[in-house]
Amino acid sequence: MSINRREFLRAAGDLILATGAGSLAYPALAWADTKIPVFPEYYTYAGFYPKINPDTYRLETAGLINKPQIFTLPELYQLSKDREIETFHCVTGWIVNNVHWQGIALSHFLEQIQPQASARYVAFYSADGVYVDSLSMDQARAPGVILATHISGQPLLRKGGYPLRLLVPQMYGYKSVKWVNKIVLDSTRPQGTWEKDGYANNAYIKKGFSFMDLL
Ligand SMILES: Nc1nc2c(c(=O)[nH]1)N[C@H]1C(S)=C(S)[C@@H](COP(=O)(O)O)O[C@H]1N2
Ligand SMILES: [Mo]
Repeated sequence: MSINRREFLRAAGDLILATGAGSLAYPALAWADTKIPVFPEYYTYAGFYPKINPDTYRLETAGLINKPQIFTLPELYQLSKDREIETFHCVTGWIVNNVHWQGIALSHFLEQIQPQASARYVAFYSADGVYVDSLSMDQARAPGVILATHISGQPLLRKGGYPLRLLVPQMYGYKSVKWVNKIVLDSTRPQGTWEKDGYANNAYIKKGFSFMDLL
């Protein structure tokens, strides 16, 4: 996706939010696709799909930041005005083309909580109590990386990470933590759930990868 298209989508999001569309009642940007694509798998490393109550849900921020804050879901929806149209790649081989995401650019979110100079990694914890992954500061600020609240103009599906999931379009899906409820900045990183099994921290998608490459 070109920067121009991203800037256009963000400007359009601003316009729609100015009309009040960012409230909890009607948070979706009106011009998104309306049909949620079916993903081949809805992973749950923890063995269950957390059922999160939107009224009591909180996103906590902690660690090496100047403005630690706790966000409610309406507060996150007010910030949710970035759109990404991206193909989703699981490292096991399946992809979903052109998924329409809406969320908060992680670079903008980081501006809100103000990382300290000593922060080197951003870790994302899941409400499932098990799953975790992380990005370097540069990776976290890269264009396209968002905290997604919506897919196809609707809140995320429960099994798809409702109400908040990370989306790192440059990397394999295991970096895109679902049910995010805590973001921690630190000088070191926790070992990620997949990285424990030998998968890369820097999980950039290999263009043209095929299973033939493994033979
Ligand atoms: N909390 C949590 N996040 C997760 C996972 C998981 O098991 N638990 N699986 C990851 C993997 S390997 C992939 S490919 C994507 C899959 O997204 P989906 O379950 O919405 O299809 O979620 C990622 N985020
Ligand atoms: Mo995956």
